[in-house]
Amino acid sequence: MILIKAGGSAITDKRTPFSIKREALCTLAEELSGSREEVVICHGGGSFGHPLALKYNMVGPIVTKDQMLGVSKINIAMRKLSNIVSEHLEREGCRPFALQSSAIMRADGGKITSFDHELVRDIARSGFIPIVYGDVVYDTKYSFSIVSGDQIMRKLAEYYTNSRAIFLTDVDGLYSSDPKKDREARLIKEMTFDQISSIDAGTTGDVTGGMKGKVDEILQFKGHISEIIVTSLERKGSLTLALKGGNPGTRITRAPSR
Ligand code: ATP
Ligand code: IP8
Repeated sequence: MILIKAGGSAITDKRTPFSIKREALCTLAEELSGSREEVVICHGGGSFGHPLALKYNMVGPIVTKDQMLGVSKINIAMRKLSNIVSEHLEREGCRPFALQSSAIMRADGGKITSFDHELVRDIARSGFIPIVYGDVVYDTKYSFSIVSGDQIMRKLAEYYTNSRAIFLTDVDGLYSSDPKKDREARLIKEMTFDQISSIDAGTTGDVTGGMKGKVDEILQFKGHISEIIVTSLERKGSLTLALKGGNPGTRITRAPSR
């Protein structure tokens, strides 16, 4: 199984609420349609989820009427984005089957406690591409909380231990620091899970922690998965190469590659 995170920065323009990157979505669909691999897609919130999560202060317990309004708005917005992703895939003959994350998982204090991962796996085995996404989910402690696509990816990696993971984003891979802010930032082609905490990862202000949140989740993939690729969806052919086992960006492994 190959687990693919279609990052919110890859498929949407985070600077403008509710905007998508149509070309990147077409690339995702085209390159997936050319592969025979069993895959699961997990997409992020991007310009649909994050501006609302910030506006309605989706952090900690959900107690105010305003926060409750935000829960419903995010629930609607994320279903819309998921439909857009599905429609692009369907047009290329990919057989997407979207699952509303909040209908198949629960959380406690922002951490996933139950997840119908068997349903996801069965759908993948039936010749479809299951699509899940970062979402607002029912939370035993907080009433509702935002669960990131990166946390969902980590849970999937725990359940499907022989899988590989590909993180698609809007930069070429993991850099020594944020390449959009630091002109000296260096692309790291190969690294181990143990080296990942040395990266200077920015938070971007998202409630799920931006690249810092992603790096923290990826750290916990160690022991569950042997390889992660981080690459750009904007560079055509990168996903195809990653699906075939190549490294179009950053490769994270357990031991240094020779
Ligand atoms: P979403 O959380 O909406 O799904 P995403 O998964 O695509 O989005 P982001 O949280 O937007 O990921 O993180 C990607 C951004 O992280 C890049 O646009 C980049 O500018 C920034 N970034 C910060 N530090 C680094 C770093 N060390 N290496 C690479 N990118 C970094
Ligand atoms: O974009 C968060 O998931 P992420 C989803 O993977 C929402 O961090 C609803 C903001």
